[in-house]
Amino acid sequence: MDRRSNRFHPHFSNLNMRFMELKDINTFLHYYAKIKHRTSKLFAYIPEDKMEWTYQPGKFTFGDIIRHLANIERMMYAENVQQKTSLYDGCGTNYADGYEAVIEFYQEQHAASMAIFSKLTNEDLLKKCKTPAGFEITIWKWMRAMVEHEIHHRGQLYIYLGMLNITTPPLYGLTSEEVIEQVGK
Ligand code: NI
Repeated sequence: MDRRSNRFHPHFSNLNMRFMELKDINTFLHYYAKIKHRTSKLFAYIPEDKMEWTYQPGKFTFGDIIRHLANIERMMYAENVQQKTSLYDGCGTNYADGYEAVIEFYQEQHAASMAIFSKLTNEDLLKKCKTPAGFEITIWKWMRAMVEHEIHHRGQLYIYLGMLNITTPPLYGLTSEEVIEQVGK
């Protein structure tokens, strides 16, 4: 292999790394709103009487996961990016109880968080904030971590639904089986 071509290898190229940078707050918020929407689309698949179901006592229920995402977004990330300390103190039914209340809570905390994020300037993204663990992190990197956190728990929702034998929607229109069927067509 030509040595210069390493520059374009996905694992070595600085160019590729820069694509993952978050430089423009409006572009990010547009993307982030879609991420949140794809999580909330799953809520409709949770049976109404299973909101506080879990696979093992002591583990997060559906409701815990949804309230956790809502509170971590608003009480931790949205506080931290304002250079304030986290106010996150849990995700119990004291925050929202009942199928509709839990879903509403997720939407309300998201709207309140977006109002805070929208006030950030592109310059703010380059400032540092402190995580609850006490580490200094650049604000845009902390916001990127917020996306990963959301997707991590969305994955859990998919598994919970699967454990209840509920057919979940494909993420982008086709199931993996349908993608395979497209080969050679
Ligand atoms: Ni979490």
